[in-house]
Amino acid sequence: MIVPPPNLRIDGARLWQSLMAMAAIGATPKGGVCRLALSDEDRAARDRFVGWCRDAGLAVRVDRLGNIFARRAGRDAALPPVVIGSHLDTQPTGGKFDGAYGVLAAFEVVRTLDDAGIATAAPIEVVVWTNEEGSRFAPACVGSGVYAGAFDADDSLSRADRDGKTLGAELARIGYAGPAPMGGAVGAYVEAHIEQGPILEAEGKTIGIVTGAQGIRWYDVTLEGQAAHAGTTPMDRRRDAIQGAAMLIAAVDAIALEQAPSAVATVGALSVAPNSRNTIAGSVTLTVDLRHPDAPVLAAMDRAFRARAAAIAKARRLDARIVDVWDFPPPEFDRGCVAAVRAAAARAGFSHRDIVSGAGHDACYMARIAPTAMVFVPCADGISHNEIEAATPADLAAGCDVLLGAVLALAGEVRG
Ligand code: HGY
Ligand code: MN
Ligand code: MN
Repeated sequence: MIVPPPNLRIDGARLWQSLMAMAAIGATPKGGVCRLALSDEDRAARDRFVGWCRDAGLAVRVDRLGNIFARRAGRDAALPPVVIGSHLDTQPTGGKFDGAYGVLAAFEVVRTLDDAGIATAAPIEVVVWTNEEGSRFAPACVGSGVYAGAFDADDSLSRADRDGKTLGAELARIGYAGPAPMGGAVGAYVEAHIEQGPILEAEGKTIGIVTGAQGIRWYDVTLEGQAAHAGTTPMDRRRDAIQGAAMLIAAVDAIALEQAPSAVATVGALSVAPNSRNTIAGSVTLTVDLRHPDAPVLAAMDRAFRARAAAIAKARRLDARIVDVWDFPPPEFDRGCVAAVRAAAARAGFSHRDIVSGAGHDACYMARIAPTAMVFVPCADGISHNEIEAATPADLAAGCDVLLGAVLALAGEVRG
């Protein structure tokens, strides 16, 4: 493992400027960003990134899932690339840094190497993964998941949003259904990301050395009762889907609290039919997101959820239909790759601590096919997936410096 020059630093002002320029695409009035996967805003962000990469002399290719790879040649083209990057799609009320930071920190690493005239043995590729958020098209991490062999490409391209538009059709519409072959050898994968939680900030640590992530289960639940008149239907004759949903929402919360402190559970979206104030709800569809770092505990939460949904449906004379949307086992990152990140943080003199990611990331799928690690930096109050998401230029630059150090160690710097 080659130790890079100690005084090499990225250009923090240039990184911040690129983040603000990217955040202008899909900017919301409250200071956040809305760039749903494969929307016009996502296309504009992709176009801006590709333009910057081409101006920097990188070779850009796009695969059939719309994943973008911008390649910086290494001395030995036969070596598998060190891949760095993240995603540009956001939540509907997302922030400036979730995803975009990982992409633009990776791009800043490449620009710093160019400025310093440093060659690496292995090529470096900056990647933008398609549909990491899973907000418009479920599940999440589709581009990296297909790349890593976790999802089937055709099935993923057929996934539809709430309006029935498919991922494949939207990729074609925005011009990012690329010809490049899917997959390919990767020497190592490192992703920089904001923590999206409160730990680093609370402990005053600048860098999180991510050793893995928690497991995730996503479900769509539909409760079918009977629409009826709000005024004429006696309480004991009702099959009220909203009452069942209310009980299930409370049960999902209880399942997480029973597995405190690590478990989390969320009902994030709810749709009611016919959604009229004086008609008893005939049908409710809701999303459920269960998470835990330990697979056996997550499996127990899954069982508890299914049992309570069945009991509630019986008690309220409803039909319950559970669709499994995503089953994401907790990944552990490669110790050697994690050690490269930890050594880079120590060399740069940043305070740091090991951390398990509460969020899912593209790195979690890349860990299946290549040595993988992540670099976390704090975000204000641990808030993310919210327009007020914030991070300091100093922390963002520090994370980018650590990414630079890890990349040089993993890609093998070539002196002279
Ligand atoms: O849901 C997640 O953890 C990620 O933000 N897609
Ligand atoms: Mn993200
Ligand atoms: Mn996110």
